[in-house]
Amino acid sequence: MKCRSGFVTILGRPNVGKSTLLNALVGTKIAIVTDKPQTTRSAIQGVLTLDGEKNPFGVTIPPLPGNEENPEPSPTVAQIVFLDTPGIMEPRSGLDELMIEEIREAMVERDLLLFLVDASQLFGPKDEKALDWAKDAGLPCFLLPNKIDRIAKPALLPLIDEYRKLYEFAEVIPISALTGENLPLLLERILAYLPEGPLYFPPDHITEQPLRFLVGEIIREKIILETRQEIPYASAVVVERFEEKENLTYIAAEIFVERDGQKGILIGAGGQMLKQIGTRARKEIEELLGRKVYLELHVKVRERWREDRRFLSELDWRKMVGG
Ligand SMILES: Nc1nc2c(ncn2[C@@H]2O[C@H](COP(=O)(O)OP(=O)(O)OP(=O)(O)O)[C@@H](O)[C@H]2O)c(=O)[nH]1
Ligand SMILES: [Mg+2]
Repeated sequence: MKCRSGFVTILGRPNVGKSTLLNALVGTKIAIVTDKPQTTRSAIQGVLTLDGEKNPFGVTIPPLPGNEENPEPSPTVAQIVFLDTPGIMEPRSGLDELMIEEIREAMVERDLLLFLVDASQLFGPKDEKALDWAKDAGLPCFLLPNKIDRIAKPALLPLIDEYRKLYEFAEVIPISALTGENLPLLLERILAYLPEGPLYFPPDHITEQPLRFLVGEIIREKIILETRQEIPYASAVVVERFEEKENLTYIAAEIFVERDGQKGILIGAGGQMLKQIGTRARKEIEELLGRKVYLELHVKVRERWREDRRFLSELDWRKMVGG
């Protein structure tokens, strides 16, 4: 059975919709999404397998190149291993540097890059910097103007002409990761760039990130959504316990902040803020696990954790695999 498969990295400045796109393509929420920049801190893997039974976008897998006497039939199976990356920015902390390293690693041995910009905003210096990364990689690169649900249709063509001047993009495909507009076309074009290859993962595999990590991310998402100013950036979540009980899953997590004042804000008057974060996170974790959850959150101060390499390595999901 012939198969097209390969590795595709999603790049762009913060907040352009990279994680939203990953979730939409894979059909499951595996990456957290917020309206604040620098939400994603590590490379997030998401796998989409298309076969006779599963093809949510109803796309045709393009035939593999054959010779004239022996034309290859269309493969019936395809697998795309996507990597969502942190938004490209100037590093200001040890954590930022680690995020940059994550992006760098996510560019190695890839078949294709998806470079996202926000079509509803002007192409700015931050996009420029992100584009430099895409250029340096020397890989085929699609430009995806995202958030087209926010702009008037007649504005699109002149915009695409402008984007085309920036670089020799293999394709320019305007999309809305939020509404799903043009995603079937995008998928079909991605598949055309993937070589013949094996299934790298079983067909039902969605991500390598362990549940523990996903749970920590959901809690972090609620912190980012509920808090303001520096709190989203000064918070880290470590899931300490994850125990399957008879009727529920017991989860205990620590939220680390850098200063006492931040701890006070996160807990809130009468514990209201932490309670709100906990309730929102618990509801989503219950949906994810499909069972009742008891969620316990504690806030701890750990000064300058963003500069502490040892602590930062504890946040790495690769170290949690099997845990
Ligand atoms: N209107 C609209 N909003 C979108 C679209 N895609 C993403 N968004 C919104 O844009 C914001 C940022 O989305 P994310 O997916 O977190 O962006 P990101 O590029 O992963 O951001 P970082 O992880 O911070 O680099 C969220 O509020 C999304 O709901 C889109 O197609 N249309
Ligand atoms: Mg993201």
